[in-house]
Amino acid sequence: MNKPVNVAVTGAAGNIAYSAVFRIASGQMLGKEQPINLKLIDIEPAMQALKGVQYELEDCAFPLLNSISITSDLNEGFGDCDYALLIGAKPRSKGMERKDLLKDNGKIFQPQGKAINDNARSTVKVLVVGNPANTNALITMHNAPDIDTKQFTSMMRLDHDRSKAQIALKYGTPIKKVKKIIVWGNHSNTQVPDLTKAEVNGEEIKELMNTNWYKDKFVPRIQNRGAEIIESRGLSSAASAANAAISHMRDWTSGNSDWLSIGQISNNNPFGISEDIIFSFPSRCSNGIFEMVTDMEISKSIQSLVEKTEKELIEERDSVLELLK
Ligand code: NAX
Repeated sequence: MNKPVNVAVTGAAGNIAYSAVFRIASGQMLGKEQPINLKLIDIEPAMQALKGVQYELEDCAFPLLNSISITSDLNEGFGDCDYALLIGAKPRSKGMERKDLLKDNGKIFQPQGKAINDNARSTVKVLVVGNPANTNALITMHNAPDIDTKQFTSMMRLDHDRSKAQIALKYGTPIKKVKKIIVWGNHSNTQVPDLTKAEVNGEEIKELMNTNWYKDKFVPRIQNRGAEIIESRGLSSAASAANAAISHMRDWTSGNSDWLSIGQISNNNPFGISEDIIFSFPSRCSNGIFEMVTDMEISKSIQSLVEKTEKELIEERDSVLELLK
């Protein structure tokens, strides 16, 4: 058995966390040899509900769950943390503009970045799930200047896995036969799912990108899948989002032989994307780190879509400049 690691989860009384924390505690994120101290963070009014989550975690008697703490104090919650899943955010209320949501949520991620900087381990791996996830990750990163920028990521894994699943369904093939899916850009409806390098059963499928199916069905379906789920379920994605968060952290830590889509700092990218935004690039994970896939180019057929998602991220960043230090 390894020494316990500290896993902090914000928004821990919310829906996604309710699907995630039990799986983290059972070893599905960090493996069956890794004991865990769970540090559950939410705002003060949610403490009563969070206590209920704590009781249920206790009642599961997970052998790997070394301790559970609940708090609304960020310095305490992020103390010595090795992994931080920033899920908590404010949902968009009726009549609220995207830029207002950005400002309100940005104010959540500024103090969280500072608390991570001052209290987490220097090796902490940070995943931002709360929307708008990419720009929230940028705010967190800017407010944690002592921590390597490569340790801040935003969650694009749900978009990636949604794309993979739709291709597997189209070909009637098992998921594991679908490889090298890419989703570029922002976790929003400007994201660009790309099949330029994708393979099914070891064969390239890039010719699909010239079809109406790709333009009129696949891309809009992936871009709007969150809305499709709300429409059908009456609630936003929770279990699939939790699954994506766990897969993201698991693969970052333990590796994955396939390509993955990871929201990461755009600095020094070879694709001509502007610097200082958190942008999703194709990536490989091994030995506890991820690296951008650089031996490829953005296909001309999607260049204008990629520019659109880039522009959106630049505008998001520029609307919260006061939160970036
Ligand atoms: P819920 O509204 O169920 O839960 C949010 C929780 O966050 C609540 O318990 C709330 O008290 C807490 N919270 C609010 N402010 C906080 C703060 N300052 N510190 C700590 N906790 C705080 O939302 P849920 O369905 O769990 O979704 C959480 C976030 O994930 C939302 O922003 C949502 O838009 C986003 N999503 C991101 C996805 C992605 O792929 N990146 C996909 C799924 C999801 O839409």
